[in-house]
Amino acid sequence: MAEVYVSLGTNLGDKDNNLRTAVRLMQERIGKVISLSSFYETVPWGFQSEHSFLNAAACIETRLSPEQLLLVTQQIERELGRTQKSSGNAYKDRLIDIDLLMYDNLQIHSDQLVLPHPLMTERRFVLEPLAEIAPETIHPVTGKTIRELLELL
Ligand code: PH2
Ligand code: MG
Ligand code: MG
Repeated sequence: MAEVYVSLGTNLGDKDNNLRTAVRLMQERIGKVISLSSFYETVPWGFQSEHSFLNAAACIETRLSPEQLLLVTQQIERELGRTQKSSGNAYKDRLIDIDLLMYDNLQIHSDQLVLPHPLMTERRFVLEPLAEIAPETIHPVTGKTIRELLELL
């Protein structure tokens, strides 16, 4: 079994319901959700929007590979109504975004997937929910705990 940490975000529609539905589908298709953070209202980071975000983090126990996880989470995003992906630097409003943050201690650099997520250490909307459920977990690249990374922001 592997442990995967994911970040969830939504800034359109019934945001609370979007997060809860995404968590339920992940539990059905990925594995047992070991921990789920509170839902945090956050301001859009890296782009301008009038729609605030609801963000959360979860830890899931899984037998799926990172590549399988990517396919499953992208399928869930589509089923929840996500139509456009962000292209280049231009972020867009979205019904749901599920990002893979860390998969055990694995480091991956493929065209499809980079793990740990390269921007997670810069994003409060990722680290704050993550620190709630995994403060002592070590980030595989920096060797720092999630709590320490949050304090550095
Ligand atoms: N996701 C982004 C870009 N900016 N800002 C907030 N507050 N929450 C997000 O989930 C988010 C963002 C790209 O995926
Ligand atoms: Mg994202
Ligand atoms: Mg994404």
